Amino acid sequence: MSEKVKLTRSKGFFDTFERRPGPIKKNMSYCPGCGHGVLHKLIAEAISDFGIKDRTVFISPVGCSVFAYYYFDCFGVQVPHGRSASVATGLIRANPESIVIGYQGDGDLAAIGFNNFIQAANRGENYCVFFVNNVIYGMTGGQMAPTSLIGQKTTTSPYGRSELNEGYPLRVCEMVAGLEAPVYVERVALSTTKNIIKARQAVRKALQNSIDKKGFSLVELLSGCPVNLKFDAGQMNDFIDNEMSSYFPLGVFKDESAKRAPKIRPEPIFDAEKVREAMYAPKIGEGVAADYRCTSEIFERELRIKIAGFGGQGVLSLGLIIAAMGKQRNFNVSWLPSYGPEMRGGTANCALIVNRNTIGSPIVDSNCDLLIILNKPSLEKYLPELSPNGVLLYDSSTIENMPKVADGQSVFELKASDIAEEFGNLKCANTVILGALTAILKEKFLNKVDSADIDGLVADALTECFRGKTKIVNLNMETYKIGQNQMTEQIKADK
Ligand SMILES: Cc1ncc(C[n+]2csc(CCOP(=O)(O)OP(=O)(O)O)c2C)c(N)n1
Ligand code: SF4
Ligand SMILES: [Mg+2]
Repeated sequence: MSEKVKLTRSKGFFDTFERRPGPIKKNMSYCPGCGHGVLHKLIAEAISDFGIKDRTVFISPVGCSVFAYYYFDCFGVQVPHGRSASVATGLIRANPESIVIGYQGDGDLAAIGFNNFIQAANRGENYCVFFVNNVIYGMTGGQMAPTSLIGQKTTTSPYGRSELNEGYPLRVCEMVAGLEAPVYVERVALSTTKNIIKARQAVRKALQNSIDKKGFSLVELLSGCPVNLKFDAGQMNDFIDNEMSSYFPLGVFKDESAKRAPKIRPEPIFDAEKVREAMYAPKIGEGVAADYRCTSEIFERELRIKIAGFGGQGVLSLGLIIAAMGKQRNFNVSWLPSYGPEMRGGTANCALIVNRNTIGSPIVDSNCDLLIILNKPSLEKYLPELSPNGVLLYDSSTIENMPKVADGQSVFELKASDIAEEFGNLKCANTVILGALTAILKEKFLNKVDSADIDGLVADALTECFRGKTKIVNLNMETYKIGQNQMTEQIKADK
């Protein structure tokens, strides 16, 4: 069958490029001899011939083709550098009937966006990618790309790319063809007419796969950037057909289009009940009625809590237990953890808000009502955040000297780590502190009804947080009780 490249403007383009600012509305912005213009034409022609204009979304990248949405008469999204594959995934998952086109340069796809791209390929997302490999960063003036050839001089490899310094050029098609999910992977060239006709077929095949929902297709197009590679038209084609094609061989690397069944993903269903079931522990006991309200005065307003210490001290889980307590008594709660890259040994803190009304922001960085501190560096860092009437509770096993606080603020301390160690499990220091906290609440802040409720509430919260693991719940209940008793004695002795 003979193929012809049409010489007229394709109907896949707008008649005039009204989105393009300035007086030029008929021409594209590409340099003469640039591969982008040729490929645009092949894609536009296919979109028009397949009659898919009204359901095609063209994703413009960052690179010389950033303004592709000026030209294509279909839907368009311009994405941040390298993020094409994530946006394509969102688009196609949200609307599986759409035809999504990812269009990416070698910098966009093989450098900044490579992880996004390869993960989408590996998931077999139902869209096609046209990868313009011109072995250079065209838009920014000719820096080395991951595909730049060995010996190639660029503005960032002025002595020529060396495999010892910069490694070998990435062969993207070969990598993608090694994955299970992609259905079709081919490399073509935008050089001679013969090659462009082959490229045209590849573009159509990839789009047909998208129409048939066959999964992920990749067409890599060796392309010219005569401006940055400093070639005239003839030299550019020679370079593509000889230098580029010998490192990046043309051909089909994978084609399972004929044998693949359409890839239909189940529709995403959001069922709040099912999510709750999967994410949260089963409800403990009967709980309280939906209109139950704790009646102590402190609950009249928002309570802002911060817990801080080293990673591994149970800082975050103590926060979760307190959050679970709030949840079980019909408060709105937020729990915002923050920790260093290494969980164990690094610093960790969490901000908690307990509020009967809507929580505006989960951040606690000032006016903290309750500060629970488990190590010295955290004390120095967070004490300034305590509100004028705030309560500080700290682990005096790790902090030797009683910190100075302002009039109106109160301080409580307990050797929580020593108590937990003596008990035989240092990990329980956080529930010793929880016991101390409930003692302070009972003695200083809660009315009789809320006080009487608290031990049962802690048991329920522990059961929720430890997913009903009875042994761990019981162990923590024991240390909780020890902490509570010791703090109650201390408070009574101070009276
Ligand atoms: C986050 C971010 N980093 C860097 C840039 C600068 N930048 C713009 S285009 C580009 C490279 C484009 O090269 P390529 O993807 O090969 O496209 P070409 O212009 O060659 O078609 C870079 C690094 C940017 N715009 N955004
Ligand atoms: S700089 Fe290169 S890639 Fe960019 S438009 Fe010009 S020829 Fe094309
Ligand atoms: Mg490029």
